[in-house]
Amino acid sequence: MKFVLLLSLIGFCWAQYDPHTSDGRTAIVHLFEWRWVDIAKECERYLGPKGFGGVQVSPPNENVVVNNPSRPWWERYQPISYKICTRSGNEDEFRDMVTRCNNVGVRIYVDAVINHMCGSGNPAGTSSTCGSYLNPNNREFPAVPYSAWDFNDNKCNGEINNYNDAYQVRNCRLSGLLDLALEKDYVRTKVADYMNHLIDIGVAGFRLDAAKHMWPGDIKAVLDKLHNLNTKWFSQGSRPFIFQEVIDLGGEAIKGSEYFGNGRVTEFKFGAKLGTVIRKWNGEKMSYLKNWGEGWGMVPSDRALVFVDNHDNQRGHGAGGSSILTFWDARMYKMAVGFMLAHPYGFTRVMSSYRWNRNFQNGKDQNDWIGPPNNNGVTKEVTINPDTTCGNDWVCEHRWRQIRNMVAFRNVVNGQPFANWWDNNSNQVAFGRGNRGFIVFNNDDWALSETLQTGLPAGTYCDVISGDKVDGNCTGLRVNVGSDGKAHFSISNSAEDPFIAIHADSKL
Ligand code: AAO
Repeated sequence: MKFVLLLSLIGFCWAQYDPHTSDGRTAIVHLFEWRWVDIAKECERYLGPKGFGGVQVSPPNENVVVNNPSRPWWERYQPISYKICTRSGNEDEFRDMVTRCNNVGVRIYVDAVINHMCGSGNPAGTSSTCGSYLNPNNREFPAVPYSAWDFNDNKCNGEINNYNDAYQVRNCRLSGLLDLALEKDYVRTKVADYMNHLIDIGVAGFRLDAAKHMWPGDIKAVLDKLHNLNTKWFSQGSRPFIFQEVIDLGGEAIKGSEYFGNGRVTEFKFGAKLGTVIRKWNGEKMSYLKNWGEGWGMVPSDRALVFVDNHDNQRGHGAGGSSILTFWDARMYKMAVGFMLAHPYGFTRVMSSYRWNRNFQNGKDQNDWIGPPNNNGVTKEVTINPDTTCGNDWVCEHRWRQIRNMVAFRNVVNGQPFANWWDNNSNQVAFGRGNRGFIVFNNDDWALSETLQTGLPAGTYCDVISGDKVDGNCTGLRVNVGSDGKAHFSISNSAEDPFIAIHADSKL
């Protein structure tokens, strides 16, 4: 009896940190700005079969329609109502996506914008994705409904301009966005109703947008109102997975740790620092990655949601700065994502982007606002080319062989300890995960040629970076592991991808 009680207590306490992925799947992908119909297909044709655990989707609720500039991606961070009705699709399409993805073992995580409604400067009218009326000047959003006393104007009706003042950060406006009074039970209930609607449809959890701008206690009060996950796909009593967008690079009033009670937090140091190391800026070297994770001042692994880049910092918004690696720097980006997926730290999210015309002036991209590929504002389909890449300007980093195969690597080594670290005191490093996987990087300006202890059983393994294991053969490099667990690795510094990865399932 005592034991059962203890178990259920642990279950209860840990639940919101658990992504509830199926079959030990270990990584999710952010399909930024994709339509629900395309995500449903992608779950069935690709993500399910390739072992992806879930998808972070763009905000599904009604948002303001911004025409100047023309339909920027960021209009979706300006809610008008909680109707499921956006450029990504309507509620029927959303339900169909959630059902079809769950049925192939792929979870859906919703980007929940609950800190605010739209910007105060938007004109009154019906310029919204479902035609709901808005009057920002009067704080009227009748489709919720919210009115003037549901906002924080009595506490602060100006901008956040000092991030060293926690009161400002949480009560004033982020970029002019009307700040909801989340201390009011009415507002908490409206927000929880929206999230419960999604939970009942079958989503597995939420990214809480701008969590730093909400008091941790207010978030907790909302979370306490949430239903358990839908028992059609999740075990009885499962709590929604929560990861909070808290940007904490140090040196500000608000710390990520203040939010641990609610769920995980986004660890922005991860991408900022990993980018600096792979770029070899500030004297950083890959050999310093030996104690990556908590040793680098990051939050505890079981509280971290990690990523190399996100939809903000891949285009200069948010935080992280110019060290952030993205698909635009493909060679270094693949190494960074490979390192992230091989390393045991944190719960991992892969970014999947669209291409836009960058236009740098004085170091700033003037086109950082451009929305998804579209015809007159209608988001384009994600088409699939014969070589399995995507068309219509969808980048689909998650389909790049090196990234897709490292997602599989992470699943194969799940639960295995970080092991057999080797480095050359510079930018050649290697490490394994127990006896299930091993990875070697050469980010130096000279060749790597080393015999290393892999920890793996003897045999011939296919390198999953240069190719795949297909029908009992390797389409890329082969690695021979001897009975002593050692293998010889050669990686030219001019290799297309200067890293090699092998794992239990890539053995011939
Ligand atoms: C748009 C227009 C605005 C207009 C507004 C209202 O661009 O001109 O006023 O509409 O009409 C997104 C876009 C915004 C857009 C907004 C609404 O990024 O441009 O505004 O939609 O359409 C802060 C927040 C963080 C936020 C991030 C962008 O803390 O929560 O800004 N991210 C989320 C979403 C994001 C979205 C929103 C929130 C709003 O992911 O897509 O905005 O829903 C410091 C602070 C950070 C702060 C940054 C940027 O960071 O620490 O907390 O992020 O500043 O303000 C170094 C420092 C680092 C610092 C950084 C930048 O790296 O170490 O700490 O420099 O100074």
